[in-house]
Amino acid sequence: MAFKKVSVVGLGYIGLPTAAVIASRGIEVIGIDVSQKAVETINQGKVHIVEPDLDMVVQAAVTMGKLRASMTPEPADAFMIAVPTPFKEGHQPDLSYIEAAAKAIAPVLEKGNLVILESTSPVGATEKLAAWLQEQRPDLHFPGASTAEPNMYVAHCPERVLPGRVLEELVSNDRIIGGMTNKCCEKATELYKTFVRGECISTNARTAEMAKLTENSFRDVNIAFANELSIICDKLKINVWELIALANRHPRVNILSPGPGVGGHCIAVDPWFIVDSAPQEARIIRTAREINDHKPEYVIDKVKAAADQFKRPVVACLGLAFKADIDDLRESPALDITCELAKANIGQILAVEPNIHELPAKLQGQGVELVNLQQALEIANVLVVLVDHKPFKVLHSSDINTKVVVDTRGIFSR
Ligand code: SAJ
Repeated sequence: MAFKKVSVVGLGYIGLPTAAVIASRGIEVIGIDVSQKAVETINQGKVHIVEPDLDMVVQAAVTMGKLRASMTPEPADAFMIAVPTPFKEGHQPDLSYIEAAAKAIAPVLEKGNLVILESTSPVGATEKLAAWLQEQRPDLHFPGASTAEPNMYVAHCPERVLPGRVLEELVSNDRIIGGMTNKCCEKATELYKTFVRGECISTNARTAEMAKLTENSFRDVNIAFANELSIICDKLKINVWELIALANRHPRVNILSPGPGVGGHCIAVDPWFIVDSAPQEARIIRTAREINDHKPEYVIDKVKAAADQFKRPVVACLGLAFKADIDDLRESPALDITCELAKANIGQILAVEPNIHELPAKLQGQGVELVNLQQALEIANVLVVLVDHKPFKVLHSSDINTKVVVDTRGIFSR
């Protein structure tokens, strides 16, 4: 089957680049989103998120007439669901966006369609998706959800792209194709082969779900190790950056970097899905989450101690995004730390974030001022490096030698 028309449901950080890349291969793509603003922006050939080169690819696809966005689903050969999967109270996965997407596309599904879940999901979510679709469309036969021979195809193909390198990784990364049946794997592989240069590796849906959660938990555990080391090193008066550089000279040691905590919508969230599925067994995974979640509190205490040295503390928080050189503030420890410092009334709080142009809602009404780096350097007596954005990494010691610096990213120690 050749895919003539593909529908991408959810036009966020994953869905929009995926839609644009598929469209750039000459396939007609219709993107579905619940946000009217996002739909209008995309239809003008513009983007509502910051990701290198995405604006160019979207503009080209829209101009060529291969990509358009809508709030209303319509028939297509394949549907790719890329909606958020946050967690609820008590770190339980919230599948309501997937359920809503299933209900939205169900009326337009036709026999032989392929439905792919790309959203990072707890084990069993793809089976649930098939069941929700079956409930809505008793006239069709979904794998695992109907006793009749399936005439629909369902697979979980988790996205694995790194924010900041999405367009490159979308094409070059290997893809895990978790089909509900072998036929589902074949169909999904056929679709991914239209734009993926990496290998497409088939497995079942449950293993694919767990593989994605495992990748992000592996990273979380390793960052927790680095964060724990940084706290131990403070206590023992050792420079953790020098220590890690030395230890990493060993051929089988590769320690990651400590930071102000772990942010983003993936690594700070996904390990909880494993903990929720196996609470007794997932001990290291849970502890890593707790260590990383505790790090912002530790940084706040350090900044308070630094501010205490001044009669009129002016604290400049360098960076609000969850990591370097992006504008994404989701689950950002830098944003949380800045917000808590403002609430703690320790002095004047300045925020420097070169990738955004207005103060985030969370900081509004807290007395925080968004300034540029130069202004911050002129008036702050405490500098808190929260994100290693490029403009911060080129600072010289002469820029900072009159200030007390809390450097959570080690930009002055490398
Ligand atoms: N961080 C550290 N120290 C490090 C590395 C990262 O503190 O040494 C922090 C970052 O500052 C950030 C957080 O961890 O706050 C996460 O950043 P990241 O660059 O490790 O990962 P994400 O969340 O941008 O993207 C991850 C990627 N997963 C893996 O590398 C295993 C990406 O491939 C996934 O597609 C993405 O999650 C996702 O969508 O799940």
